[in-house]
Amino acid sequence: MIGYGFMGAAHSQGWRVAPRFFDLPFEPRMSVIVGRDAARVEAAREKFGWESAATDWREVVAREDIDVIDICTPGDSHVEIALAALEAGKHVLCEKPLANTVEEAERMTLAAEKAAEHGVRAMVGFSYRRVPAVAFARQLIGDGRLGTIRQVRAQYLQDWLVDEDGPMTWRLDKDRAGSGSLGDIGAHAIDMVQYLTGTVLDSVSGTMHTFVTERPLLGESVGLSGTASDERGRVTVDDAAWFTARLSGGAIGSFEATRFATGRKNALRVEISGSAGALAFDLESMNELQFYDATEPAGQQGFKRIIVTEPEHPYMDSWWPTGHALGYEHAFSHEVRDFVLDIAAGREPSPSFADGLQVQRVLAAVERSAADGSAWTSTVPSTRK
Ligand code: SOE
Repeated sequence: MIGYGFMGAAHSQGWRVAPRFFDLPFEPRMSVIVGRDAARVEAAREKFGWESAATDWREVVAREDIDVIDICTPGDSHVEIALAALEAGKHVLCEKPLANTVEEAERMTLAAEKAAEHGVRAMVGFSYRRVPAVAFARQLIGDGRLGTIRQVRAQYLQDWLVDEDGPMTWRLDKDRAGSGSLGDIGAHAIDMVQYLTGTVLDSVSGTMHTFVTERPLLGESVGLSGTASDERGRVTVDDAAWFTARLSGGAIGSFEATRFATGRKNALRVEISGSAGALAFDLESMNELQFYDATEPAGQQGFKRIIVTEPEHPYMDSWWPTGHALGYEHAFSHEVRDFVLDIAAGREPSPSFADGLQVQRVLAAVERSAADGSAWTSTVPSTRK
């Protein structure tokens, strides 16, 4: 595994726990964790339970005894690591978004398709597909329980940037992250809607905004050694993004991704409106799914709250008895389970790099639309301009 930040911790949990709860055709070995800072990556090795630590990812990718490379680094290094790993015949799990540009994502997808001819598999880590309530929603839609999908509305609301004195981080630097809330959390909303509806966003009209354009450069947060400085760095990404979309199945969608939704901590919300019913999910209540069946007798219809912890629900028969809820980290064990099963079965993982490329294309289209700005129409009467 390359990287040992938030995703490194979450993926380590996935690799550590999945073999304990799921019957896997082979047992993944947590061989080596990679990071540039020797002391820090050694500390992470001990804390997360890896056999060894290294500081040079190229050396690890070249090792004969390594079969899988798990990329948990910021987006600016995904393409270089993934291409090298696929070239070396390693299976690749790459965190989202797939890359920082469409061009990079195209190169990664081409390399993954070539590697697949030799049985090498690649998956992109949109882990929220593997929250049981989301996977169950996909089943209900696939079974036609919503009829024709007409509208989708998706939001990913966080508020960790509301304090304008919060420090610069790599997520606020376009060169490192590719974009701000749009690619970091908007990508999840896009992938979830495409996964749930089985359709893709064909065209978008969007806008992006940065509320706080400069932030304190704190040593830790930007990889500098030492303590706080009174210098400030420029925020080069969006703090929030909004867009409408037309989907390939004929539906229309509205999307929002923001880190300034005061009070919303990790609210990925999706509502799908169909001719025969509707579904609503909120990651802040991740064990529940709201389902409205419009075919029920008149006067008896209403959104019902399904607690998605039954053994019939996706993944749940391997965890606890009914009513015992899962958490954020369980989706990473499900991701490891499915990736290992795909590798063993010689199957293309889902989401594939091609799915990741499709999300990248939507992100780039929103950025082009926002840059163009032509969607804005003034409401000010011309006489008052
Ligand atoms: C942003 O704060 C973030 O960590 C995203 O990068 C993750 O993809 C999301 O799952 C949680 O929020």
